[in-house]
Amino acid sequence: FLLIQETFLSALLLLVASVHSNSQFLLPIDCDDIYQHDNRSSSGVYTIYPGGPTSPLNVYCDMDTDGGRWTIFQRRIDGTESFFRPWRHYKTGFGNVAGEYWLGLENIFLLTLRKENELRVDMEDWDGGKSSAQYSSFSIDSENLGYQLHLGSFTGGTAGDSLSNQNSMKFTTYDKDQDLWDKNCAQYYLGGFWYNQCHMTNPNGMYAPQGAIVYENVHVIWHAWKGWNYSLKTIAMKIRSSAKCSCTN
Ligand SMILES: [Ca+2]
Repeated sequence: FLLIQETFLSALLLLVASVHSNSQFLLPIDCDDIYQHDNRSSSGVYTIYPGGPTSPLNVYCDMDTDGGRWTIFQRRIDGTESFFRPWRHYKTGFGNVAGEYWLGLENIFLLTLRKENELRVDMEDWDGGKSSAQYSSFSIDSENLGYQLHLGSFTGGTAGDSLSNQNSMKFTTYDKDQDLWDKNCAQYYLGGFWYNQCHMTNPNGMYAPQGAIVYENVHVIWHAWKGWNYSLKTIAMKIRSSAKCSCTN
């Protein structure tokens, strides 16, 4: 009996040790980790662990654009998903990571807590045109600080800078007003975002097929590229570690 117990105990210890080593060395925090582990990884859906080994999170990794390693936290491509949602949805995330989704403010907070990141926003118009905007750094605060946005300087991209105006803003949804307008920006511009009073870009606004505008300023707008009266066909917001890739090719 004693022997069986000892065998069981050592097996248990082995299991604990292996789980422990997995969490420390193998589980990826983000798409950067996945690419560093295998630089032949292609773009697609992967599981990451920004909240630790017991909190797996599916995400779409962009392994192609400008060297890859991008963790996408926001993506619009076809209007299948509603982005006019309450605080609790924006907090935890929603949508389908193979299509349109928001990764969740809590997950974005954890991702930017773990590493220093840069931001890239990629977008497309309805005539096959592509454009982007890049920022030197990106992080957000915790929920009790309103998930406040901390954006570095605009570092390039033909779309121009439409996000700096919303730097240092807290996050606002139609049921939680933390913007600087006397009304609620999310309610009026039909999204959830880091609104000022209110926006120069509205990535989570109303999706408009063919870019058709129904009401002013409520659509998927990036003002510096297309102005107020144009709703983008696609937009994706993505982050990656500012540290250079140490992967060998
Ligand atoms: Ca307000």
